[in-house]
Amino acid sequence: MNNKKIKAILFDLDGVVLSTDHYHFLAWKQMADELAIPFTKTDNERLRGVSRMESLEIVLEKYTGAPLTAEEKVALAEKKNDAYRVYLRQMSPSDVADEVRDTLRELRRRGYRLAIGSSSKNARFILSQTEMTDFFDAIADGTDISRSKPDPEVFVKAAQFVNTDPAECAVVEDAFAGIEAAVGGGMLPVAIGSAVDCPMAVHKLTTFSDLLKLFN
Ligand code: B16
Ligand code: MG
Repeated sequence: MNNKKIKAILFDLDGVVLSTDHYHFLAWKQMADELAIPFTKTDNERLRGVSRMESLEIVLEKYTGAPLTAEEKVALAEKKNDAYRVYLRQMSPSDVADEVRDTLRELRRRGYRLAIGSSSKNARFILSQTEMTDFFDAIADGTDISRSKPDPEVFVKAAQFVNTDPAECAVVEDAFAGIEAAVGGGMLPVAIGSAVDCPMAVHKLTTFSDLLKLFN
């Protein structure tokens, strides 16, 4: 796929524009400790880009207590989310690197439409806390979709929101599931962070501002 035909760039939020990994870890750890489930930072890595309920199932893989009902699982996910949101309230513009802001400004100046495609139902809250909402023309998030990554739904929605054909969109992702979603949606997959090891990635960024070399 040719970079020249790209008109819109769709960004995953967590792990790409900013990182809330540590807050996810602390909140899941709190829940895991209460249920005597071993949970490490390595386990947390497996939750990257995965939806909340799917993440819960992964955390519960090492659960050895009495069987949990569907209602109990929903309550656990809500409790984890409440703890996570307490951490998110501490976020501020300083949680986003200047390199990210400068790169987004320059891409926009070059005429690219910019959108968020995040699995998170907290995406709008995180963008508001960090004062990043206005950097994007559209936001597609966990509240807009019924199927999470690797299904392409969130990126297909983001492409629609910026009125751009998927074939004219690039996706910037830090998760294998997100790269797979981009490929499934017929978009150009660009990897950063852990996703650079994904064989489906077409371009690999060492640092966020490398985007300016890809899209000029
Ligand atoms: P929430 P992204 C994802 O965000 C996170 O990477 C993943 O760890 C999290 O489980 C998922 O959002 C759902 O988040 O519980 O806030 O709805 O990388 O797609 O921006
Ligand atoms: Mg991510």
